[in-house]
Amino acid sequence: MSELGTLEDLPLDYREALTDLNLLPLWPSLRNVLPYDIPMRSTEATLWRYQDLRHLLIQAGDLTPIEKAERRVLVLANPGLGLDNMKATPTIYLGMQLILPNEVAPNHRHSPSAVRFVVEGSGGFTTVEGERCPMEKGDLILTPSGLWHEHGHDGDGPVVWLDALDLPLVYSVEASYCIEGAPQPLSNKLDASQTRYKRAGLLPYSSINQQRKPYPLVRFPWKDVRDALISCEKDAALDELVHLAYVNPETGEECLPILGFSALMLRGGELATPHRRSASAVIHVIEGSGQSLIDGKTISWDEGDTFAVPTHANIQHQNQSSSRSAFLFMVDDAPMQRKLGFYEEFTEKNHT
Ligand code: 1HN
Repeated sequence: MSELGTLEDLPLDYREALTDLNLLPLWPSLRNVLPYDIPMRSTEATLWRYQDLRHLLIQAGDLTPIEKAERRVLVLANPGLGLDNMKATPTIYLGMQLILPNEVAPNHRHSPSAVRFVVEGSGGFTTVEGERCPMEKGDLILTPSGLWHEHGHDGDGPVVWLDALDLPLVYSVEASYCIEGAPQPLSNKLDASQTRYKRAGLLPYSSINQQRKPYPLVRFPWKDVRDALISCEKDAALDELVHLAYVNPETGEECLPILGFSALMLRGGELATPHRRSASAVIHVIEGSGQSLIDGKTISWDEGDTFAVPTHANIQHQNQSSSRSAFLFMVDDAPMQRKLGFYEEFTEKNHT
């Protein structure tokens, strides 16, 4: 591997002639954009503790009325990517959103896709294209690109959820924008997770031939996902990850084009070593406590905490309890990477 020439190797008048014409020599910067063996990564394995941020979010409820916020959110920003840039990883935006009883976060739709993962409280709901989705702890609700959505709360006490959006990617291609809308009509119908898509392996007959909606199922109740994980565990080898992907029930494909969603169960005492992979991710702790080792950094997590995993990182997750299972929710950008053709999983563990 030969040393590449530097900018300083070039005569000043030559460099100025290039600059005047908006030109740049590649070779002095080639290794920055194309390093050997592992990408250049600025993303830090950052932990956001729920215990630390919760009181600040609740305080925002006193400081800022919903009308002054539209969405009352504290953004979980990765310091390695610049705090103002609203990135948890290069592709994933994360925020903790608070809604109080009788508040409304008004109807809109936008080009980035979003999901909500409920962290605390009861009685919140999101209406997606007229479908009223109850928000109970651990429920996942999709608001795909371009679909109308608004939030409300007709219960008691604060409701908090984690928002994950593909905003950094959509923004970076200068395609992020939003349209305001009138409130959606109130609906007392059940969402599709309780009706047409109640059970895996059963679909509305009409959908086999025709009438496929791109997003047939926008709510995944946690009680069903948790039951499914516990059922999978009964049959899993000891060294097998108990890991379920949220998918579109009509196509079996990932729910959204850019971000992917999955739930992981760590059995009592389990030390899980997932393959190193090219996707970046964020992990939210639904239940339990433990430690994750991410590229040599130990993250100690508890219920409600959220942490960022850089691309190509070496990872291990340890359930702290020897008897109780822990449950993790993961968002990653593997769907985007697969579509673009550069997704990789590495079976050998370590990079240096
Ligand atoms: C958004 O639409 C919501 O609908 C939350 O609740 C957070 C962050 C950036 C852009 C759009 C919501 C958002 C957002």
